[in-house]
Amino acid sequence: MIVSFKKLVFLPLCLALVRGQSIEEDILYETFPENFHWGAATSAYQVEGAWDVDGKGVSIWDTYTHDVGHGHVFQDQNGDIASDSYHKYKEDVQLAKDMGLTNYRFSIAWTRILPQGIGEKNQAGIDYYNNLIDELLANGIKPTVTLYHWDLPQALEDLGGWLSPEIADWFEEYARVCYQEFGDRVKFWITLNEPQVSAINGYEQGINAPGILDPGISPYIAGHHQIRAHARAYRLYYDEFADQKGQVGITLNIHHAQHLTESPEDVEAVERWNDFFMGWFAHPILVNGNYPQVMIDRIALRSSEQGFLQSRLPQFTSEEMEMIANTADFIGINYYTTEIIFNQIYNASDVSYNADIGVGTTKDPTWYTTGSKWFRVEPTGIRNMMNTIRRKYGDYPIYITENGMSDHLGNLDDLTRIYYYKHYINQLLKAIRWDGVNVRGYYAWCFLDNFEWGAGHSQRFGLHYVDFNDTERPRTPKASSKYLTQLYHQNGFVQNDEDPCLNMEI
Ligand code: PNW
Repeated sequence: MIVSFKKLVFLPLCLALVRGQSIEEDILYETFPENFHWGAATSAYQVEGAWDVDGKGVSIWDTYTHDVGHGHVFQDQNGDIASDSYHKYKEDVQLAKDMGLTNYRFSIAWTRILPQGIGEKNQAGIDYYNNLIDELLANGIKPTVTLYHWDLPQALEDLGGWLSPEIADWFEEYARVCYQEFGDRVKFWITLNEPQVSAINGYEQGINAPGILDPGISPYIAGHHQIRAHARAYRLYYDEFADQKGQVGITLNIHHAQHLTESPEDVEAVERWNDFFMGWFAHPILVNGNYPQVMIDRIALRSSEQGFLQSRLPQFTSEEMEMIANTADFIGINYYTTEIIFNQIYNASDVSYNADIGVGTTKDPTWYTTGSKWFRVEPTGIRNMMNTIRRKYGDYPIYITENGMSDHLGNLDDLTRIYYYKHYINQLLKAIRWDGVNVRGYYAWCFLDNFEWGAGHSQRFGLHYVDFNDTERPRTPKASSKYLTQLYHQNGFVQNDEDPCLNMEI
């Protein structure tokens, strides 16, 4: 990366100028629309544990975490037991009920249902999810189900995993089993969680399973086949399961981008960053079955300059484009933070995703930190981002399928987390009430302290504390869970004696 002298001088100056944007705004005291989803989210590998119990097959995260001594995960920790939700799901549902959740988001471990990824089904795994779904419904909570939250069957990884075109067939087969077994009760399906992170962390940087470090090449292939797989699962639902009358969408991750300066280069850099980050998946799926033009053009140009015989970005056939376009009933968004973006010139020989985008990113040092290096607290971004999504993709129903913050210790008096939720959710309310953005639901991440991927247990996102030193994995509600209980119950912000932040017992 080339950092110019100008950037070195101007960066701190401009950062000083954008300071102050994160100062909290006045709270809007108003409620959310009716029938809003008020939820909390988890994912299978992060909370279930029971990694080899009752016929479950091995996933790429089992393999990756058991490959110790390479620094894959903080202190070589793993999700073998995690929060033990496999055994404690009834207690979890009780806690969810105590919070008044309308919806609970969880993911299905592909390897519990189909231990080898395709072929023979595992009834014990199917029973587990039937029990969880029935327990939720018996307690008045609707299941919101993610088919894939990063735990690919190892047997399929051995056949090429997300780099193999055949994975669209494998994923369709898995989706069919899930619709068949659970679709009578599950009406809200998310095909993939954050394909951008799967591709970049798993294949560009090698910091998530399967740990492949192949910048600028494999991530685009993994992304390509995730898009094809998503579309196949969506089409399958409407071809064979439409009578179940549910909805199928996808969850994308995106950070709001502020331009560092008002220069046309930086303003354009923000647009490019959005197109490479969210547009990579949103444009094919929501617009026209193909990648954003800026991705197609830039990757093709850089590839040819680098001596590749064809673009590093794979191409869809025209049949595939037709199959992929318009394959989401809603957009799920996992939202955490804001980035400050500036135009950045990389060496022509740099084969990488960041060089293809051609931007640099930074954060305002005045934004409060969290337990995770990659994000800081900046509440106005969520409102801005909702507006960006509408501007780029129209009036799609949006669900915030994750939002939350981490700390290291898991204090029960987690006042910083309350601050985060209060201001982010209020900005979301402004996006709905003031800007008219079509947001239909909100899921806090995470329902429980859990296994935070490469950070292991060193970063806690939970609304409920989990003691990982106790084999029983006891749960204790944190103050933030009580705060959200009240906010969810009020369906928003009410300026009276019950204002959650004024009158809360901790
Ligand atoms: C999401 N980033 O991951 C995942 O969906 C969750 O499983 C995870 O626990 C949660 O966010 C908190 O990390 C992300 O670097 C991981 O931008 C990294 C990034 C974004 C999302």
